[in-house]
Amino acid sequence: MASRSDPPADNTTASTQHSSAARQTITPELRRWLIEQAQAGFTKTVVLQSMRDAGWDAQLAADALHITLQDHLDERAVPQRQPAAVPVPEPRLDASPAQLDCGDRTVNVLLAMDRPRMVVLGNLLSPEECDALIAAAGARMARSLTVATQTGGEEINDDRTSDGMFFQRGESPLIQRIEERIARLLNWPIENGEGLQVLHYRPGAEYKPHYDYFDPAEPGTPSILQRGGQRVGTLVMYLNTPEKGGGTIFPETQIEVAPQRGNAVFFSYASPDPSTRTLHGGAPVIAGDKWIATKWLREREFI
Ligand code: PD2
Ligand code: ZN
Repeated sequence: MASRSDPPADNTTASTQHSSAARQTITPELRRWLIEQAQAGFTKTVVLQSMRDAGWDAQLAADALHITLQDHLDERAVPQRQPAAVPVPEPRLDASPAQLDCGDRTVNVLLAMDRPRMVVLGNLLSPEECDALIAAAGARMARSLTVATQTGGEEINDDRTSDGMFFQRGESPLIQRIEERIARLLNWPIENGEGLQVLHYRPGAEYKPHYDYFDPAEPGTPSILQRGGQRVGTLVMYLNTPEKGGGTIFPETQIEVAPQRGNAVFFSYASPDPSTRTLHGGAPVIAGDKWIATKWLREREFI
């Protein structure tokens, strides 16, 4: 342990001796002495006693010690690194086209913005395709599960009061055709897509705001990422037009996408981080039902 030395004197006047003045009392000399004492292992009680012995006001000494050590810790703190950005799915919008050729269908561009990276699309699915997806999902619907980020498994989630099911990728000619269209629309390999999910919300049902990427801080995330890496994009397709409510909301930007049969909203997130502003939810359905199909896109092949 370092040998004790005396603290620099308190050179403030009595009238300035209150906590808001403490910062002014921290001369470079005092700061150096306080850090030396802490590094040498002297307790706060011992250091404060030395300061009082040297004529320091007790409160001022305590404040000066607290501020100095906190500042020292802050300076040494390792800045929190943002996860690295990766390539993401993206429609070809550089020349601001009003429409996009998706092979077997021409899709309308209704709105595009940067943060969140979000594009609203019209005419992605035909009315017949919407009805066929709802019919094919029919008997397979069950209370929606979400990925359990603690364990990597699946669980019922009270934030999501809808029924749902997953199609296998390419499981029927209809699913195959829609997946090929999405791959062309978003310039993203079909193999990187999860199976299409259909959700059904009844009146009152909602999906509270959340991020679609897997939180890197959750213990179950590494096991989830083994299948294709992170999610990097979401395409929500509206299979019907609810009477009232049921918009897709982005609370940070106060955007609400109105659900219209055949239309879709796409958003991407190049890093699994709130700075993407992709917090989003499904607003409560007020009247009628709401049916959607969601395609989540991964970094790599999703097996
Ligand atoms: O139903 C929606 O609008 C909605 C909202 C938030 C869907 C999803 N998330 C999703 O499927 O991830
Ligand atoms: Zn979502």
